[in-house]
Amino acid sequence: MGSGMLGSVKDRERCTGRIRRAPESFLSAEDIAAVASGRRDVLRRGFMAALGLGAASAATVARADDPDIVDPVPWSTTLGLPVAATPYGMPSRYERNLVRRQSPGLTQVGAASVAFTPLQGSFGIVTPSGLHFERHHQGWTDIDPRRHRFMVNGSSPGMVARPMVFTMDDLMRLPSVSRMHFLECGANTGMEWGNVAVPTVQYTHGMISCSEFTGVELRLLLEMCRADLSRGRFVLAEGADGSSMTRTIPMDLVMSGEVLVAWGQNGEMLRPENGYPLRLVVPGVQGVSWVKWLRRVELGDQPWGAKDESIHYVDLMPDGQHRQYTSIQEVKSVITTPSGGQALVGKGFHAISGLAWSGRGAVQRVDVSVDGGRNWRPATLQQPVMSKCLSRFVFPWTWNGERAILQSRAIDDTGHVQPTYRQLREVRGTRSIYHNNAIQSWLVEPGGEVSNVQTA
Ligand SMILES: Nc1nc2c(c(=O)[nH]1)N[C@H]1C(S)=C(S)[C@@H](COP(=O)(O)O)O[C@H]1N2
Ligand SMILES: [Mo]
Repeated sequence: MGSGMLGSVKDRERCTGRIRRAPESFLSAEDIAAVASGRRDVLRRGFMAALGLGAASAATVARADDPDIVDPVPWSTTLGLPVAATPYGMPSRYERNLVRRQSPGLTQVGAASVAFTPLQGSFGIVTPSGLHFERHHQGWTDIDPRRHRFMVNGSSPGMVARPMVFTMDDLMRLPSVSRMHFLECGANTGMEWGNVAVPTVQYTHGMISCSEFTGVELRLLLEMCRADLSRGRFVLAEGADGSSMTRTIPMDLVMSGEVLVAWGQNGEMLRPENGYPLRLVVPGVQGVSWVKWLRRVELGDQPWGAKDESIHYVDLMPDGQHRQYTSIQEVKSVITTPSGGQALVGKGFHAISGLAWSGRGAVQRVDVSVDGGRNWRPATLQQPVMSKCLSRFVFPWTWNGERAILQSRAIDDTGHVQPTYRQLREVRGTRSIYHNNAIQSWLVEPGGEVSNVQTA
C-alpha cells in the first residue's frame, strides 16, 4: 500500500453496531467486582433488574405482554430445516452486515487491494476464516493443489546440498504443528499517521486477523534438504501469484522453529484468499512476509533487497532516510466495543472490550482510560493469553452519560509499552505509512455516538 492510496474519508459508513443495551439499573462495575469475588446474590439482583423488575429504564427490557415471550413463536411450532440443508454451514442471515469491507478512503489499484476484517463485531480472539482480512498485490487465485509445487534451493552451490521439490502430498505427510497467531499488515492503522481518522475500527485496525495455522516447521524442510545452516543467514520466500511476492526472512527466526510452511487455517485448508494451498507463517512479523501461494524458499547469506522490501514496507524517518526490514509488529491494542460508528444506548453499565497483541511475545497487561489518558486502570485479560497471538481484554465501565475518551494501552512480556501519538511521532516523524502502533482514542459523545479522534 503506497502513499498514493491515502485519501479523505467523507463517507461515515456505519458498521454493525453490537453495543449491548443495558438499562441503568443493570450491573454496576462494583457489582461485577462483587460477582467476581463470589457474591452471587449481587449477580441475581443485577439480572432481576435487567429483566425489568425494578428497572428504571426500559428501552430494551421485555414487557410483560411482549408477544415474543407470551405467544408461541413460529420457530417453536413448525418443523425445522433438515440436516445438511447447507452442506457447508453459513452465518445467520441476521449477521449479513458483518463482512469484510474495502475502505472508502483507499484507491483501488486493479486487483491490488485490501478488504478489512470487521473487528467491531468480533468476540474472543479467533477470526472466522471467511472474515480474515485480505491483502493482495496482484489479485488472488485458487490453485489446484495437485499441481502446486514447493521448492527448496540455495543461492549458491553447496548452500543446499539436496535441493528438493515437494508436492502437497509430500508436505502433508510430514509431522505438523498447529499454533494460534495474529497476522497484521505492516500498513494496518496507516491512515491514522495522516490523522485521516477513518470512521470505524474495521478501517483503522482491520488489517489484523488471528487464526490457528497448521503446517510443518520450515527448519525441518531445510534439514531434509541438507541446508548449510552455518552459512545460511537468510531465506527468500516466493509466492506463485502474479505479484511474485518475495521477502527476506532472517534464519534466526526460522531456526526458532516458529516459521511454518502451512496449509491449515482454523481446522481446514487455507482459504484461497489467504494463500491456498500453502503459505508461510512468520509469527510476530508484518503480514507481507507471510508469503501466500508459497512456491519456493531459497537459502542465502545476505538479504535480497527484493522490490517489496526496498520500496515498499519501509519507514520514512524524520531525517529523510528510509528504515528497511522493519519486521516485528510492535505491541498494540484497540478497543473494539464500543468503537467508531457505534452508539451507546443509555448510560450505566457497559462492558468495554478489545484486542491486544505483540510481535515480540505475549501481552502482559492492558490498561484502559475513559478520560483521554489521564487515569489508567488495568483491564482483565481473557484466557488463553498466547505469544504472538491476539488477546482479548475486558473492562467494566459505568458511563455517567458525559463526554468520554476511551483508550487502551498494552504492555508486552518484554516490557514494551504501546506509545501515544506524541511519543511515536517524536521518534518516527509524521510521514510514515507503516508500523503505527499508537494508542487509539474513541470519543463518546453525550448522545452516545462514538467516533475516531486523535489526542496527543
Ligand atoms: N504471494 C503473495 N503473498 C502475500 C501477498 C501477496 O500479494 N502475494 N500479500 C502480503 C501482504 S502485504 C499481507 S498483509 C498478507 C495478507 O495476508 P491475508 O490476505 O491472508 O490476510 O499476505 C502477504 N503475502
Ligand atoms: Mo501487507
